[in-house]
Amino acid sequence: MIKEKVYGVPKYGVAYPGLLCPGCGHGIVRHMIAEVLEEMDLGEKAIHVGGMGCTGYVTFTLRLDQMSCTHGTGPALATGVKRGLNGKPFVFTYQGDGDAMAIGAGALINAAARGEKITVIMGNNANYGTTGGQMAPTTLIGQKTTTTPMGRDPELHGYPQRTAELLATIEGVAYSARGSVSSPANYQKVKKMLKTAFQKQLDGEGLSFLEILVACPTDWKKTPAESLKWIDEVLTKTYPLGEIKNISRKK
Ligand SMILES: Cc1ncc(C[n+]2csc(CCOP(=O)(O)OP(=O)(O)O)c2C)c(N)n1
Ligand code: SF4
Repeated sequence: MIKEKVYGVPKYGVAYPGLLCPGCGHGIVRHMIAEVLEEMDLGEKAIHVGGMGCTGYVTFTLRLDQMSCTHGTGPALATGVKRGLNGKPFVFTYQGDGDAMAIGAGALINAAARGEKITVIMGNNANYGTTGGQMAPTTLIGQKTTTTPMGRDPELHGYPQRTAELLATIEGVAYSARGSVSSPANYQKVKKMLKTAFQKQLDGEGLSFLEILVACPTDWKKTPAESLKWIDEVLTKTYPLGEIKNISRKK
């Protein structure tokens, strides 16, 4: 009998089951990052700066040189690693939306303004997953969280932050895009975006940013299948998918 292997642990991944909840989108992004590092032959020179939050579990399941840092400081540490090693390593962060755009907004925006040659990947699940589902800057208007039990009210809680669009306005940013891992087709599209973002860093064009819509079934109080549907039918209305900025500074 001929057996075809259709799924396996990627070369730069580690099988470490049980860390993330069933249906969590962070695990899918982890798989994609490992696949892309292998396909672009970057695994040996890559340094991952891990986020604080459920994205921290991604750090446990990558087989790479990695560092962890305090909440929100990923782009600052990534800057130090990249510059301190004379630009030689390939440096990326994987952060949650709370990590990157609440406590970490200053670190991210200033790394972007400096045009650091790093890649920031942000998993947007529209809440603080780890700590029990509080409102994040990305929480939708009307979305119920533990800190907005009646739904997010712009008068009280402000408006959702569109990070990929914001980053695109910053001159030091060479690439900014948003994808989703809600279906195999979207997985392939965002994988292409990730490769472009990584290539921007290799070409020294500036900071590259990729926002990925990821499911958090536990705190959304939905099944994994309902969560994927909610991403496609609801979350993408506020966070449309696609490339927002893609520039080349090559002469
Ligand atoms: C300085 C500091 N403040 C607060 C916390 C608690 N904390 C840990 S993770 C987190 C939020 C994580 O949310 P997000 O970045 O959106 O990631 P997710 O867990 O949803 O993937 C918070 C507030 C902390 N670890 N350090
Ligand atoms: S709480 Fe949400 S983000 Fe955290 S592991 Fe569970 S599903 Fe993923």
